[in-house]
Amino acid sequence: MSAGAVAAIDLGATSGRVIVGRVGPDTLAAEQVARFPNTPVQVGSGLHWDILSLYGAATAGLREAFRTQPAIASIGVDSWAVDYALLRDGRLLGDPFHYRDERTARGVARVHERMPHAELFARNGLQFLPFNTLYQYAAEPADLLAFADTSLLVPDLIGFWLTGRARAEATNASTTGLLRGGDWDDELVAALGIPRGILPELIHPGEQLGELTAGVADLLGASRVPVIAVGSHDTASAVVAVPMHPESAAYVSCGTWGLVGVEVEHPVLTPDALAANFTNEGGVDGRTRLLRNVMGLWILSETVRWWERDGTRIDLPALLDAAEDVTGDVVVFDVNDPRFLPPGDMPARIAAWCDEHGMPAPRTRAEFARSIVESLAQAFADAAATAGHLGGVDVRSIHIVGGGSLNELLCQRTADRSGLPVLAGPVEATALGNILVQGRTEGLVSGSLEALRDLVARTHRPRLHRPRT
Ligand code: LFR
Repeated sequence: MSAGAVAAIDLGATSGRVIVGRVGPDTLAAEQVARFPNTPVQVGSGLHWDILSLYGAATAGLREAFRTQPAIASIGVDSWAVDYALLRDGRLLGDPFHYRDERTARGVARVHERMPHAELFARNGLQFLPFNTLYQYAAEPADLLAFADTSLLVPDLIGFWLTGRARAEATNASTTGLLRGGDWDDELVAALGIPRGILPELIHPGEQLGELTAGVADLLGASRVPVIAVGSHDTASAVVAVPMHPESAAYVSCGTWGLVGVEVEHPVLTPDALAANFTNEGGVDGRTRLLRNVMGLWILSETVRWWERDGTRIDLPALLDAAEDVTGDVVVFDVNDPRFLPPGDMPARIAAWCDEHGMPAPRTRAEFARSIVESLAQAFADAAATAGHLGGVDVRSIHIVGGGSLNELLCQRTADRSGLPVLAGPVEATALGNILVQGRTEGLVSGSLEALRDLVARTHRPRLHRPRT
C-alpha cells in the first residue's frame, strides 16, 4: 500500500473549502486548495443558503485541485446537517432554507401537535433542536412538498450534481429525525404527512455514490473518478478523525457549534438522555455519536460581527489576548439559551440574560469575549461529563478538534473547568475524516476507526492543556 490523493469538499456555515488529501499507511495530510465564503441571503421568504454559488465555488476549487494533483482518485463531500433542497425532475425548486431561519418554530408546533418530543426521541433518539429536518418539512407548504419528487440534504445535493445519482447518506440522514434503527421510519413519515417518495435510498460511508458525469468531468479537467459517500454530516467526519480512545474520552467538535459527546456502540434512549437533551446521531461504521449541540463559536463570531457592523474591523487574536488579561470574575451565562440561536445583537442578548439573572453584564469588549469563552468552557465541561455518564464512558480526557482547537484560552479554560486534560487538534478534523473514509475505500489505508485514529494521532500530535486548579 502506498499513499495516494483524494479531494474533499467541506462546506461549513461560514465558509467552504476544497482540500486535497494525501493518505497512506503512514501518511495523512490535508492541503487547502480553495476557500470561499458562505454568505446566507435574507429575502422575502426567509434566510436561505446561496447553494448555486457554493456549488460553483466548490467545482472551481475541484478544478484547481485536479490541476495541481491530476492523480486524485476520488471525491467526498461533507457539510453541516439538517438542511435540504426540494427537486422535481432533477430541477431545484428553490434555495434551501438556513436552519437559523425562524420559520422552523411553525414546524415545531405542527409536529408536536401530532407527536410530542418524548415520543419522537424514543423513535429517532434526537435532541430537540427546532431546526431538525422533520420540523422544517412541517413548515413547508403542503402543496410544495407534494409537487417535489426528491429531497436532498446539502452534501447529497452536491453529490447529485456531480454524479447524477440521488441518495441519502446515512450519517446526515440521521439528523432529519426520520430514521429509526438505521432506516427511514415509514410510520413516522406517514404520521407527519411527508410524502415518502421524496426520501431517497440510503447510502453508507465508504460506498461509492457514482462516477462524475461526463459533463462534470470535462468541466473539472478530470477523468470520471468516483464520488465516495463519506460521513457527509461534517460532525460525523470530524469524529472519525478525533485521535481518541472512545472508551475513555469525550470530544468537542468545535466550530460554529460545539458538538460535545462520546462515541458509543448503540443509541442511548434512556429517560436521562431525554432529560439531558442529548442526541444519538449516526456515526461512521455504524457507531453512535451520543452528543449535545452546545452553541459554539457562533456566539463569539456573531458578537464580533455585531460590533463590526459600522465598518470597524476587530482583530480577533488581539481581542482574545485582551480577554485573557481580564482579571476578576466574569459572568458565566447559559450559552444554550435559545435566544442565542438566531443572528442579531448578541451583546444585547447576553446583557439581557445577565439582567434577568441578577448578574452584572460584561462592560468592555474584552469582558464580553472572556465571558463568552468562560461560558463555552463551562458548557463543554458539563456536557462532556453528562455524555460520559449517559454513555457509560469513564471520561479521562477531552479532545477538542476543529477551529476551536486553535483557541488556546478556550482549550485551557475547558481543562480548568472540567479538571481533565484537554487534547487540542487536529484543526482539520472534518476534512481528515472525509479523506480517511475515501482513502479506505480506495485501498490507500485499511482497518477500523481505531486504526484510522491511530494514523491521525501519529501524524497530527495534539497539544496538551493540563488542568490548573
Ligand atoms: C455542525 C453541524 C451540527 C449540526 C448543525 C446544523 O457544523 O453540522 O452537527 O447540528 O451544524 O446543521
